Amino acid sequence: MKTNNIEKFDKAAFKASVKQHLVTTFAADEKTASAKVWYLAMGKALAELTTFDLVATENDEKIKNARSVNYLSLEFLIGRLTGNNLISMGLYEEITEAMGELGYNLTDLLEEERDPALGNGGLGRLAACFMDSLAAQEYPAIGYGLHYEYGLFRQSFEDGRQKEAPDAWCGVEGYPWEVARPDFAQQVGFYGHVETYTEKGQEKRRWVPGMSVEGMPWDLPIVGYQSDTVYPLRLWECRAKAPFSLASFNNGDYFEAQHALIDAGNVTKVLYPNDNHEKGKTLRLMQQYFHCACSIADILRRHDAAGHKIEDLSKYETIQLNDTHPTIGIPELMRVLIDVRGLSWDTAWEICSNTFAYTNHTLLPEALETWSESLISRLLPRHMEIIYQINYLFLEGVKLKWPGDVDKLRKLSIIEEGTHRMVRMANLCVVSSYAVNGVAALHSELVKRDLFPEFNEYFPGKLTNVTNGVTPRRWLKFCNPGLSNLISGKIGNEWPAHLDQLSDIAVFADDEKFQKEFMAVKKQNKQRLANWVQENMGIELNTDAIFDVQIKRLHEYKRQHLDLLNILSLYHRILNEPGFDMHPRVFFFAAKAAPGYHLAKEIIFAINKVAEKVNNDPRVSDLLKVVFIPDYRVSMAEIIIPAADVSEQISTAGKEASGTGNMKMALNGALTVGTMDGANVEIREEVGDENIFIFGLEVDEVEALKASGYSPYKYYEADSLLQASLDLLAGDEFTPGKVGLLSAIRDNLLYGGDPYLVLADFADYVRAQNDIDAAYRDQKQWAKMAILNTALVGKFSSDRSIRDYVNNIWKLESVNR
Ligand code: NBG
Repeated sequence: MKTNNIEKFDKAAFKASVKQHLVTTFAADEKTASAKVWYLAMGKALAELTTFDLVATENDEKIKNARSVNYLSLEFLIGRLTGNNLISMGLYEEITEAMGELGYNLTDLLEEERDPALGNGGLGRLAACFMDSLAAQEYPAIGYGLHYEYGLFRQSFEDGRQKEAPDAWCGVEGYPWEVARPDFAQQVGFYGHVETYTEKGQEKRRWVPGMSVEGMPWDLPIVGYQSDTVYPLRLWECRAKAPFSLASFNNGDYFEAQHALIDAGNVTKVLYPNDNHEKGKTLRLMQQYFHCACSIADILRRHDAAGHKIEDLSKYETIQLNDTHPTIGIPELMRVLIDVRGLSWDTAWEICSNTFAYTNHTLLPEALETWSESLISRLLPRHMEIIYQINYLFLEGVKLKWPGDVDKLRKLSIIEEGTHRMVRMANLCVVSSYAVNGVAALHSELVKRDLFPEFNEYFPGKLTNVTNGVTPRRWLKFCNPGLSNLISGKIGNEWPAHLDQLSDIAVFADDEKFQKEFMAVKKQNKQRLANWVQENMGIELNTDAIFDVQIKRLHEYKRQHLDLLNILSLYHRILNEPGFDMHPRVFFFAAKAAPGYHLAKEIIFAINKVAEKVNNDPRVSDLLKVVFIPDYRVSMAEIIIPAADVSEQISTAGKEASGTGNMKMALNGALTVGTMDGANVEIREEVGDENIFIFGLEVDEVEALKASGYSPYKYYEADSLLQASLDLLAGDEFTPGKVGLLSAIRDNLLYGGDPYLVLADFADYVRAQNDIDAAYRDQKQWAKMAILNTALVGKFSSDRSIRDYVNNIWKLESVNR
């Protein structure tokens, strides 16, 4: 429903509320309070407005009686909320004015907010965009996640090496937008044993946990764009209960009990900092179970409170599993339905298998979760029994379909045989869900063809695609006001809710005046980024240079080292090729490496060392600059993305499931240089081959090359530019006096088999980069291509992704409150 926030808004009352919070919540004095405290007081005053709408939405009969989606994710990388919420509430101007009258500049105050970094990368950011689109389109939804005390670590560089520091995003003062919901707290058990008992002549099983903890929910408001609908992002915080481990406490083992107390307090202490990589640690499984147990209990609480029958659960609720991280929710729901609610196995299974849907976000083997059977048996003994039973019944079906085919049984089984038997969470998901989707067309095809071909045959139609998207509110309207205003001036201001309308600016792609305006906005955005770099890193940048951007987690498959090799090739050519000419270029990187990922950290180190040298080498002048921006986070992306001319999307084909940074940059008028991977394929389809720079081996070529025995050394020997570039890493060019300090990358590529085919794609990448250089020199042509990128990527709105989920999977109705 259209909001009447603006009419309702009472500026005087709002200002009074800010002042009141300043005094009563933060015990500060108006005259001496810091900007930080003013921001906090403003946040509290705003949160009062959204909490009111949150509760109103929750209590709305329409919502209670509607079918809803429960989005379960271990990560929600929401970024700062204040600016975005003001846009959604339609109060940006009003609050700017109100705070101005109190003596504060809103833009400065917004800078006081710490990013809640409750996610690693694309997967967590996608969940945040999806919540925004669910609220904007009023599809009933709740996001369920964890309230980590420490989000993703803060990154700094010391002599070029990554250093990690804890990120206490709430600070001591708390996060102003969140509200505790103590009435909805939950109890969660761990360990213990399963016992049999008889009830009304029937033999039953029940779990007797050895310890239990409390889950306290905190709600963050997800404000619908221009609507009064506010959905909760409900984050569970684990609290230890004393006395905690009853057995040890009663045995008089006081210290043992206290020890368990400390462990339990740890469950939501910190986000695991791995992206696309699973480590199989006990505490991680505890987090996963804690998350699922609390969320499922809350879903059932809502279902009961609305007066619905338990048998009707799948009619009212669907549960979307964001990757396999919340898979343990499947046996948890089975357990509750059977052991607690007294349903039969068959009825419980009917409900479960019509409630869960699963999104696969990766094909990388190291990211596909498996948990050791012995760990699950110890931590969650009843769940292990239920998993066995699900597997047993499923395999009975497989035997019927493919009699005598042991190989099929082995591949499809939820349990992987071996000396250490492992539970394959993805298999459990596919067997138990009513829908399974990949996140881009190519990825979903590969899920069917390579990852789950047998499942695809066994469950025809279950595996499908929903291409990812990004919210245009944060990723264009909010982060790029210059371009937003330019667009609105041409096509009106409905586009943030209907991104397809952007195609109406395509007709201006040849209009010289519009081209100039478009490029002027880009220039301003480049200046804003250049100022940031100057102020924070002391590097001076030329905004006439091409701003070339690779921002994403650091991973070998994303190939930041391919980008680096191209930089080295340019450096080599500037120094050694007389008459070599290039348009000035600034190569930006921003990326965090998982703390335990050695080679990724070496790549960061190498880029930083190369940057140090190149940026200060008078022979290079300002032709080439390399900037590695530390502590990449959502608020940093909001500054970098609008300033990008070139978007680097250069993963080995078949490895990047989708990518979403690629969508954000194209939307903001950057041209992509990319492989035929993930959503790049669909971006190319939308913008046209002439408005994107595609290079490199395609999926089938990658596979063929690997199958034929890939020899990186051959490429090295055959290509003198590649040789020169790689060899720069072997000496002490960038680490004076310390020969070989950067050789880890070179060794990995030449002697470590180059698992991501960096050398095989090098030559074509350099060719594509030359094409970019040539294209940029024709500014009119470039402007046209950039405009067409913005105009033609409307498909990648997360509103469209959510509609795809709604129509093809969840079957929800917009409530239109
Ligand atoms: C990531 C993929 C990205 C994709 C996001 C969101 C994981 C496991 N997967 O390509 O690597 O864009 O998910 O779908 O983090």
